[in-house]
Amino acid sequence: MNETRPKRALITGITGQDGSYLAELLLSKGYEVHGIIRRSSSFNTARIDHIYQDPHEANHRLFLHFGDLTDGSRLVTLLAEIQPDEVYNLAAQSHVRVSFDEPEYTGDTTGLGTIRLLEAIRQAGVECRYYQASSSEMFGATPPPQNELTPFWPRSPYGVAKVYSYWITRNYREAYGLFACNGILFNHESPRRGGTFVTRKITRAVARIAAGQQSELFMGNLDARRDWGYAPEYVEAMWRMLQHDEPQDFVIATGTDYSVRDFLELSFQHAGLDWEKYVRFDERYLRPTEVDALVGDASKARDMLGWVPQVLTPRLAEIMVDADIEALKVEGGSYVDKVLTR
Ligand code: NDP
Ligand code: GDR
Repeated sequence: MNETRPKRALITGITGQDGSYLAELLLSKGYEVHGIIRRSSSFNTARIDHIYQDPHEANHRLFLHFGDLTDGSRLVTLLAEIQPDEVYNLAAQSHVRVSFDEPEYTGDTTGLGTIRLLEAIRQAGVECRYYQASSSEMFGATPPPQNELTPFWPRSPYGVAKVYSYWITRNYREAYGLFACNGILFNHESPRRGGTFVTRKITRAVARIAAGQQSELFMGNLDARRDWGYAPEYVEAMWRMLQHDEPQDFVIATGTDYSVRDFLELSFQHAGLDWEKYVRFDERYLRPTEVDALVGDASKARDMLGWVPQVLTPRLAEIMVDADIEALKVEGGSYVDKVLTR
């Protein structure tokens, strides 16, 4: 790295939940941050608008570039142009249920997108450290607790695509000596979580029901158990992985598990409501193959990175419910619809 300039990071998926928190973290550490965004007919940058800087201003450190993980030649051009010190690959079709509807597209983005990016790094001759957003969904049907040595048994096109990305990342580490890490992250949530993931779907509904704007909430399998942590803490772990002496793979999780039913109860209770009065079943939210239980053992990250989660699921539910109630008050609902859920 050139010592006279700030460290330079490239983030794919910067407009998503994690990308937005990671961009904030890296900017706060003095990095120059480059993000790849997709061209869309309507704006898709709501999560990063608050940190966007006018490119005409002197000393701005956030740069956005149009690109797509399905467009390999564009990735080569961007890598050659940007010459990042660190690359965080967070872009993906990240919804498990949707991956059953769009398996081929999910494979193309969430799986092959990774090899396109790794090849772009190699072809552009960039010397950088690489972070791959791997997932607890790779463990799928293998019973908990899951750690770095647990065998994979993915249960969705999404999970299978992430297994491909995990192994191709390891292969580039072994074959070409790339400093490449897999962060195997368990579910992590926040007020910026997309509105169709289960936690946010629940906390938005709680806010609307409390405000008298909604009377029913349709849900799928309430028995699934997940290890839900707080997204801002998880992006800190990503950064720590790339600062470590050696490239390694790490599980990031809280080590606790709750069912979807528990999350419903925690969220509704926080607003003084009884969830059973409002929740109805709809089979469209079931998956052809479900992942019953994910509970991570993150002792390696604790011992080697000093990473310890502070916010556990009950507090997370409160944070998210409070944020959704506040958002409804501030903007009468349009803020929730147009900004936070995107
Ligand atoms: P989001 O769904 O919130 O964000 C996904 C991001 O990827 C968005 O910025 C999206 O852009 C972008 N994207 C999607 N397809 C493409 C494409 N073809 N080319 C370029 N960009 C694309 O995900 P999260 O922030 O929650 O997760 C970040 C990563 O971590 C994902 O890879 C996810 O699979 C993985 N992961 C997430 C976990 C979680 O609990 N959140 C746990 C473990 C892994 P746009 O805004 O335009 O749609
Ligand atoms: P997940 O998250 O599949 O774990 O993937 P999601 O919140 O979608 O589902 C969690 C569990 O809740 C059950 N569920 C419902 N899910 C949704 N979305 N909507 C419902 O109405 C509903 N009812 C019950 C699901 O069946 C499931 O068991 C997330 C994503 O962020 C991935 O990208 C990431 O890799 C993993 O977490 C770790």
